[in-house]
Amino acid sequence: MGDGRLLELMNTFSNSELYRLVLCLAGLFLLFTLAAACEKKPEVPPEIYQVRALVRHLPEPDDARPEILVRHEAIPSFKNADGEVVGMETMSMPFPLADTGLIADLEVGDRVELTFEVSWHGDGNPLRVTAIEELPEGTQLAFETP
Ligand SMILES: [Cu+2]
Repeated sequence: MGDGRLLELMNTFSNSELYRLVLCLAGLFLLFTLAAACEKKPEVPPEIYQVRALVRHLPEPDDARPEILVRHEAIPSFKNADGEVVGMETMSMPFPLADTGLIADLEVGDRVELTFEVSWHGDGNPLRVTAIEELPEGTQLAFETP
């Protein structure tokens, strides 16, 4: 397209029409850029952790939201909602259970290895225990002084 054609094309629009067209194109461009940015946001899979812990309390069989209360060892790799590794100290805390069948054979005082997921993008508690293994008899946890 020569300069002459381009000038001719521009002359077919009055100044205000051209202005509106440019605004409109700029608006569309912005919209597509935003849409692309939204689509790029990945579906973040849950983080999965394993930690050894002492069972302190078990839920009642009819608990609507069954939780296991444990004292767990430190979790140095624990990430916050922004994905930063912040770690978690040894502490007593409740963990929601994915399934009450997980605690069928447990008693208070048992030493276990919990597998739990953390998903920061849903509603409610982001944590969920998905597996529990009993540790061998006589296992000492890091916070238990001999
Ligand atoms: Cu904790």
